[in-house]
Amino acid sequence: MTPTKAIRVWLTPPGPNSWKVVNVIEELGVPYEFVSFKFEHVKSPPFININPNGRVPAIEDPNTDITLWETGAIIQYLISQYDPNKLLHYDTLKEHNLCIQWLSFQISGQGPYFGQCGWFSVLHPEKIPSAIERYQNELKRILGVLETVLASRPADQQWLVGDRITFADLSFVPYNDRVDVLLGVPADKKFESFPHVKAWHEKMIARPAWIKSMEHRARLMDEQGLDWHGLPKGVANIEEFEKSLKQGEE
Ligand SMILES: N[C@@H](CCC(=O)N[C@@H](CS)C(=O)NCC(=O)O)C(=O)O
Repeated sequence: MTPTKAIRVWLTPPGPNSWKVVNVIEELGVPYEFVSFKFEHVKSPPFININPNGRVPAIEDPNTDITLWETGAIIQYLISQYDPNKLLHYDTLKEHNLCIQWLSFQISGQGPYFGQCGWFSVLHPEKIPSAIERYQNELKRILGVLETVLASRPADQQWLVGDRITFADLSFVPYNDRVDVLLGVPADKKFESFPHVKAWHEKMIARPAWIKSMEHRARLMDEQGLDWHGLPKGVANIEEFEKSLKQGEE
């Protein structure tokens, strides 16, 4: 189907999950628009009426009257509806199911563990070494799984499935892009023990779709006066942020 009306993407600009969806939409060349709102409103109307779970992203597609949340479901919908030329998927039995397997690993493995790593390493006001260590180790374990698989592919086919890029590869980009922050290492050291992951990631972030997605992110972050970690400029952690919100209510 060729979409004629813009898909509405509800998001709060900082977090990685929304950019997983925006990147796929950009790759597919589907028209879309942002409904960008503040993270502190994620569990309130109007967004809670779109996603009762109060997590971004969600999409509303006026071409089909479908509202969806959960990135795994959204990506599979976009692919089934708007990738007729198989730019980002295979329809063969084996490759199709392997793509779903990797997407499932992303949403159940990489996403939650990297997310918790970000919480305990960056945002949580109290630094708990055992929690930071657990999630940083889990992050490295997951990178290790990707590394082993990519290293086993022929040199000119280093994608998760088949011999070209799919939505499965793309789904890993936003969280992998933050590994330096999550591990607290310089940007050029983030994939130090994972050379195949590094090469794979660098190929994907050089694509026009990701560059454009990140330009949109920078603009939407700026609109809300947010710093790189997603908190307002000048606010170091969640404790300070909550304090500033309370002061605003007084
Ligand atoms: N499993 C969800 C995760 C979505 C998610 O956790 N989004 C974050 C932003 S990156 C969020 O909305 N968090 C709100 C909260 O923690 O209350 C998906 O894949 O869509």
